[in-house]
Amino acid sequence: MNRTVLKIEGMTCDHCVHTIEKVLSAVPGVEKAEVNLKQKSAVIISDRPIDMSNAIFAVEQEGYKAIVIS
Ligand code: 9UX
Repeated sequence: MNRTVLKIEGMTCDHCVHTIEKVLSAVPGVEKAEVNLKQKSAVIISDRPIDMSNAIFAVEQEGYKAIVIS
């Protein structure tokens, strides 16, 4: 199992959280995406390595910023 943590900038509400979880879940290979508003984080679970540029692009298209933390 692969676990990647992103820092997300720009979220202000639970609807933002839901939007980002939805678009991250749609990235090829992603099993699960858990977004935390207070921590400004997204944890991506996958069973194979993911091209994180796809994940970052998906988040940016919704108007937020994403940086890979680990
Ligand atoms: Mo509503 Mo969260 O416009 O940014 S989705 S506050």
